[in-house]
Amino acid sequence: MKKKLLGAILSAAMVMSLLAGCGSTAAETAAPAAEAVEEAADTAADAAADTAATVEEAAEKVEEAAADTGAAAGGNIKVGFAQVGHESDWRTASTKSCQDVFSAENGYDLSFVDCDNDEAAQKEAVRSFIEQGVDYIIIDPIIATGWDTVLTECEDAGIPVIVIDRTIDDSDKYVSWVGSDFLTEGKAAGEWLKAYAEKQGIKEINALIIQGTIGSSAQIGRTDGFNEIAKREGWTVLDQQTGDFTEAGGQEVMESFCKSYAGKFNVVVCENDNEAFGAMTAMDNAGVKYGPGNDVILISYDACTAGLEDVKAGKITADFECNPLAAPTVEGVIKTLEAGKTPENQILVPDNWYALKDQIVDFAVEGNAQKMIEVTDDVIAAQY
Ligand code: GYE
Repeated sequence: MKKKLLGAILSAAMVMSLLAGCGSTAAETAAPAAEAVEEAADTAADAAADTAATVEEAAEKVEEAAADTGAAAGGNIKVGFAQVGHESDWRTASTKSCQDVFSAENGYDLSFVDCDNDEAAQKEAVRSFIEQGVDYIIIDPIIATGWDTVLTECEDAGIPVIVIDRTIDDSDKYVSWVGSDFLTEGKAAGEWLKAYAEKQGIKEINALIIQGTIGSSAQIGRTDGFNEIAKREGWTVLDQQTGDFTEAGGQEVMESFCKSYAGKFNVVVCENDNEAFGAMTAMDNAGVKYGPGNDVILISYDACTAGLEDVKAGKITADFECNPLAAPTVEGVIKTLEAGKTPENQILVPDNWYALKDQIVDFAVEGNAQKMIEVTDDVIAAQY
């Protein structure tokens, strides 16, 4: 009995001394938190005078109070993440990366919301984070516009917003954006195609584009980048339609393309790997041959493991990476803010371009020479 009472008082004392060691944000919440612990410790002492059972209860109360105060005092940083959805392999890798980084072990309480590609649900998720009083809000915006109102609400609540992956193009009320340069990805695909077609002696390009979610910055950048080169080179873009970044969407669009443009196209650009998987099924069913050495050049973006496996198998001709592992960089932004410093407003995650040896050609984007990586089993094994 004595031991338990001592334990209760000790844990109260430990929590109070921990609280004393916390930074400035903690100091604001530490006083009421410490009071709660003190009260609980008093209860424990009072209870000790009664029976062994009540001492145990009181000790539990002390522990509960300690747990509550730990979070309130900044022991754990509360982060809300409004994720796009679960539409692709890329997204799965991004979600896993965030959950790994913002884990309880690493000192975070993560509220994760899969918004299932629903713009209204994503705004609601952000508002629920404001209500919860999280310390930071991370948003991967499904589409690039319509953000100013809800970001103003975050600002009014004093909660810093960090944008990950896709950009917000109509508001600057966020601290940092961490992601890839989608326009460069699109231009790289176009410049690679120009160099590769030259090497192969292909004179005419008739392309079909399966776009990502319309209005997302990933779609806008990739479509605009590729089309810029197409226009400059005088290529024909026969059609472009959205497959919503999904395998089912890619298959559906390609099925209709195969009917409408049978025998007329020699390039298919899929704005992510999952759309390419669907497009391949549709082309298989329509008897269209694609990949190196075949009628149709198949270009994809993301370069996730399964995409690179299809490059290795001679199905996807070239794959332009978009790195989904931005969460460690976002954590860096949070640490910078916690230290009272100002993080950079834009942080680029670097990407690589992949093909098999014979499809690797020299090309430049905006005058900058690009390097391509040859896909081997080791490269695939190291990919996410
Ligand atoms: O390319 C696609 C995903 O926003 C860059 O979204 C991301 C894109 C990625 O669904 O696979």
